[in-house]
Amino acid sequence: MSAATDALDPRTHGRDFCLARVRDMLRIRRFEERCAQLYGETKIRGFLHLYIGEEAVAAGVLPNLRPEDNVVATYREHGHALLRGLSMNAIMAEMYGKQEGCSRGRGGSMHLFDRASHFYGGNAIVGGGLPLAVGLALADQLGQWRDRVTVCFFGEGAVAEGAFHESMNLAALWKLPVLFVCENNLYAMGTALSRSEAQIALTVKAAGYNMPCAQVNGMHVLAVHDAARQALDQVRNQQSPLFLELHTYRFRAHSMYDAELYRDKAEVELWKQHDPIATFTAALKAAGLLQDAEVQAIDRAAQDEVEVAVTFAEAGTWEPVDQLLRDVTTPAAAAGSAP
Ligand SMILES: Cc1ncc(C[n+]2csc(CCOP(=O)(O)OP(=O)(O)O)c2C)c(N)n1
Ligand SMILES: [Mg+2]
Repeated sequence: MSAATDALDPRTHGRDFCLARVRDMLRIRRFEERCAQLYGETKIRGFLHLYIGEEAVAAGVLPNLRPEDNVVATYREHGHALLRGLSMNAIMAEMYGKQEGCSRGRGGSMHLFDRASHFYGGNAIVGGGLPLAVGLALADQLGQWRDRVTVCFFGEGAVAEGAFHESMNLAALWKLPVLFVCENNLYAMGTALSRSEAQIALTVKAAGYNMPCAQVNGMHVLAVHDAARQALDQVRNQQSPLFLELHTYRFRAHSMYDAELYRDKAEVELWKQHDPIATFTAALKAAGLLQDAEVQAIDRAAQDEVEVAVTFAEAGTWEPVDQLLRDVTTPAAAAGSAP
């Protein structure tokens, strides 16, 4: 983490802006803490990957976007969906698998989707979002949507995939307006980058595709915000891609069950000292921009919103069994005969 980004003064961003970022990060944190609880109660089932510790990335990048911009994310995408404007009710109902969910209960945690807000997932396949982002940007280029950009979030584990390299190459070759946001949290499940990659400098990989690149402290919401704003201006104005590497850390297990034998507890504790919410609220208080009572009020509002979402999801409905084959294409149906 560079000293330059840590020196960012919140007063230059204004109190309202800073409070909004605290709110963004707390909404994600409280939502996910409650999801972890609900998972233990088997209300939420299947996979559940928490973003806790990484909130400054989504909270720094997404407020820079326009409503018409496209967003593509990974299976660790609850925070991105929330800050893109999907309602917490629809997200929680999706976590439960209820029809009222944003993907009608058919996607679950890893496949949140909402066309109206140009939120194109949620993708369970490592690296799977990158070609999708390139395709969206290509469609915009062909359709003359000159002002729209596509932001693609992915983990550093994706650089091991061929899809990463093909996507980076085509985006650079065809000058597509894609902001590639690599959430480098040091591990791909239990594998550190240095155990799987001959070249661990991700900037070198971007340079290999003739693509500009910047590295940012992903635990500092203002550093992320400012870097993303500059990057997005460049992508939009020059109609060409850019690679942003954000250094971040997940505080929890990879998914819900993970013995975490691949990292020391001391390392986790060290990173927790850079908790993006605690450090930012402390900086705001030190700058005289925030009182304890205000953080508590923001926090309470976030927790209330979560409880409303839980009630909504609980009251939701299951899709009738006789509807389960709707939208499912069988080989027979594809060949033109009834299944
Ligand atoms: C193509 C593919 N290979 C393997 C997996 C299994 N898998 C799920 S998550 C994961 C690690 C990805 O790590 P990273 O991209 O760094 O994202 P993070 O989980 O750290 O956010 C792997 C290998 C998968 N989902 N897709
Ligand atoms: Mg990772």
